[in-house]
Amino acid sequence: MKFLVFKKETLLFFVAIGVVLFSLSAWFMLKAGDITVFNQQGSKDIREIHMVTAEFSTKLKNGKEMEAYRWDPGTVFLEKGEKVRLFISGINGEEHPFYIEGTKIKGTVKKGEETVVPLQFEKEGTYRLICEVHSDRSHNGPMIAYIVVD
Ligand SMILES: [Cu+2]
Repeated sequence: MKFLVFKKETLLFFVAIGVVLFSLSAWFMLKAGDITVFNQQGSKDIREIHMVTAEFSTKLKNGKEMEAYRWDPGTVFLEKGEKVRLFISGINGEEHPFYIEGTKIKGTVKKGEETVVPLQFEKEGTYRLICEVHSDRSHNGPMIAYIVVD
């Protein structure tokens, strides 16, 4: 009789351990699932790159003024297929209408405003982000940024 009671208690003990282990593993699995979902929905998948429009200007001894507009940074690096949001803030210069060579992407960066350009390149290469009004030295440029994809 005493032996049977002991056996019952032992059984209950193992059942209790089992319940605790099951609960713990279920909790860990649910928690892991939550983290995965969070990563997929978060902004982690789309990298942000921030750029500004900048201006160099100087006054020569003869009183002549010179200036040059730039995208800053002038070179950005992307992985092939990577999703990126390019934020361009208009700091110097009233307006910079631009296009990205070899793509249909175009837009305008205005002073005091932020232009968001979604980027994703399936082909490796160097793509030039060109300002149409400051495209070369004779137009106060070259205002060209290089998007390097590999
Ligand atoms: Cu420009």
